[in-house]
Amino acid sequence: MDNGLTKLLEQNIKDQVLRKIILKISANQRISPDDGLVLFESGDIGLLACLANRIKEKLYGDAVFYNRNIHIEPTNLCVFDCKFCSYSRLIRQKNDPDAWEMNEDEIIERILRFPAGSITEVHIVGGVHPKMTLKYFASLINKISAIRPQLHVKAFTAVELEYMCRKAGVSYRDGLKYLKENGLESLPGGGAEIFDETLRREICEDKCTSQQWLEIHETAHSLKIPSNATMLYGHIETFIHRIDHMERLRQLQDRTHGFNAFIPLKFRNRNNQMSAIPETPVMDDLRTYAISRIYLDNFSHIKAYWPMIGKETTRLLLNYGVDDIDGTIDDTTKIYSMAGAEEQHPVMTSAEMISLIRSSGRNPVERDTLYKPLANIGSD
Ligand code: V47
Ligand code: SF4
Repeated sequence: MDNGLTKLLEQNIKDQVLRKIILKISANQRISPDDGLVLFESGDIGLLACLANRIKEKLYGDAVFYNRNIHIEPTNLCVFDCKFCSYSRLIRQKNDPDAWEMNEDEIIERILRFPAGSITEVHIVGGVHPKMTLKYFASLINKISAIRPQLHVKAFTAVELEYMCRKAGVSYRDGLKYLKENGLESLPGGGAEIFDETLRREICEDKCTSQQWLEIHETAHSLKIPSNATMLYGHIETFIHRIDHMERLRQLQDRTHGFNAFIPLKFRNRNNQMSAIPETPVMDDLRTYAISRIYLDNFSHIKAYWPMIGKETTRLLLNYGVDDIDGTIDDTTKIYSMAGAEEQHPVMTSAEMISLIRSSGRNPVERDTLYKPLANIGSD
């Protein structure tokens, strides 16, 4: 154990249960769900930072990853009605001034605005529109891959995939295989929300179940399609539900090793059916990210998605186990700005990302989607 940790233990940790957990973490042993709960309930924030940082630094030293990507949200019309969602509109509201539908030409035009090589990833997610079918999306990503062969296509949450496959009458395996053949390279982590079935019924009862979400990711991994995982926190869930969520992911990751990053997503309360719930304090963000780093010992990366959590909290999180801040978004996502996130027009150039990472004493490393460091590390 390093000296800092030994000192901390000697000075502060009189509680024998907590002491045992810290010794486990220091010995690189896996902690149990009960241990995770103790950390949420009584882990001192300085101690959590120290433990999470130690894990992060053992993996990557001072490096913090970022990438150059854009988001495409083809539509915000959605057949589902999640209570926390601020950006979608029901299909019957398609004339609402805030509703949009992009056609294929508009999507391609948006990609062509970015010269080849200026971005490395396109992230495509949106509302679940009945007209945007498996075939439609296969054709779209096929065209994207043809015009920009070097661009990594990360697309479709398990929620969109469940709907597309169901409508097309194909298994998840066949649907994913077909998308892969047409250019799909990885899946984003959205739609996981919170896996506890009772809470899920309360906040998003009509979309894919937790079991379906996990099955789709497991199938993707078996087809060598890597993915991410998210957790929506800071609403009606308790610490027990957060640990249960992470435990289900940890178990799946033990079987497949197909997840790249875990992304805790803080619930933002503007303009949605859950607006009466106050947003959780920053201290809870720090605690949640640090415990994620400690608990998910088989996940390589913990990502702070800055357009959602804000630049200032992102900077703080770089000392709470986070090793990745995602991409230069170029104002292409509306999910969080419509939900009241600080970043109303989320744009950061590479130079700004580099400077944000440097300002917290870390070393910026540009990566591709699969975390391969790129040659122009730290350049503009
Ligand atoms: O699944 C919706 C969340 C997710 C709100 O994989 C909200 O690299 C907070 O998953 N407050 C979609 N969150 C975004 C997503 C994502 C983002 C960035 C990177 C990656 C990745 C994935 O946004 C949804 C939902 O959990 N969300 N509304 C809200 N009011
Ligand atoms: Fe639709 Fe996704 Fe919004 Fe739910 S979170 S209403 S599935 S866009």
